[in-house]
Amino acid sequence: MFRQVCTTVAIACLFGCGGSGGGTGPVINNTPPPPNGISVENDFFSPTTKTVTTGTAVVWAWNSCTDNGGYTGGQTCVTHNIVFDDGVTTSGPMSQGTFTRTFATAGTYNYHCSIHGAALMSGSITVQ
Ligand SMILES: [Cu+2]
Repeated sequence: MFRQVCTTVAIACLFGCGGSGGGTGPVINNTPPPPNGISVENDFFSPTTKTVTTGTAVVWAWNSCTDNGGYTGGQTCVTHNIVFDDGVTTSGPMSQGTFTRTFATAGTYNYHCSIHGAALMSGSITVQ
């Protein structure tokens, strides 16, 4: 039983505990997105579509940490990434914090989380 708990926690940490899990109580390190931002949730982007003007810096903020039910007094932060179809940039795997991309050219920029797949986690930015 105890061994099972340890294994579960170890696996969860592999996907990004961020060094703040554990301890005496839940520590939820979520980052609220700015007004012009996008929230990275489990497992979707909110909102999924956004229209901005050229030159806008769009901020994705990770909100993927959840209390693990007090089971071990900690939290679980799920790792997601942002991969653009145009291949220009990627956030890399992250479980907390923010990622910013500035769009200098008009167009439609589709992106997805390659960890969970485009069918589950995808979005697009329309720049005009
Ligand atoms: Cu994901």
